[in-house]
Amino acid sequence: MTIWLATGNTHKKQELQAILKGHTVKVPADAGISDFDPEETGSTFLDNAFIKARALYELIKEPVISDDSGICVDALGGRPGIYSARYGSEDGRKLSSPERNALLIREAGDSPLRTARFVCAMVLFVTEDRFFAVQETLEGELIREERGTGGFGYDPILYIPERGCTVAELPEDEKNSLSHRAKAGKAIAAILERL
Ligand code: ITT
Repeated sequence: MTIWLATGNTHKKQELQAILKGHTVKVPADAGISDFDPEETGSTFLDNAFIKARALYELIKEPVISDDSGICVDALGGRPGIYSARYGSEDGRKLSSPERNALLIREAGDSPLRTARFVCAMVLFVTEDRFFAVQETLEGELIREERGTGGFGYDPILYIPERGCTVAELPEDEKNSLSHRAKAGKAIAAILERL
């Protein structure tokens, strides 16, 4: 079926299209909506996923999924968490991914606590009174310099001990089988089968 994905992030679209095989993933731009960017005012990943899903559902009135995600670093008390996209942008200028990654490594400093995780909250909005939510993680460690060129965002600085590499060093299909987004997407796919 056609699933509308409430995002302006093309990397999320690509990954979810690979994860939700057999479905066609479309984004607001495919419906001519070029300025889809609802204000993420929630205090959790799930809150923000609901805000994005509901906002697109209001416009499309067809089944919608959303993805709110980010990195949580234990040495920083779980930050940047839901503020991952805006991390380091306090003066209004959005930082590039390499700038954000460098800032995060600097902030974590020499802390011996290196554990960190990617989180993905995903909401499937079928109708105003029928929706599903799931939240998944990918556990890893914050490393001290970027490694790898695949993926996007914080992928070069999250090291996965079981794989012996960062997420950015994983082949695309491997990231899409073990990531926070892959686990959440597969759970949503199972629900879609039963709709
Ligand atoms: P939408 O809100 O339009 O979906 P966004 O990029 O702003 O797009 P979020 O608000 O969920 O998305 O912010 C998540 C940030 O965390 C995002 O900017 C990415 O850089 C980062 N991120 C999310 N998933 C990631 C992944 O799989 N690997 C690395 N970084 C990721």
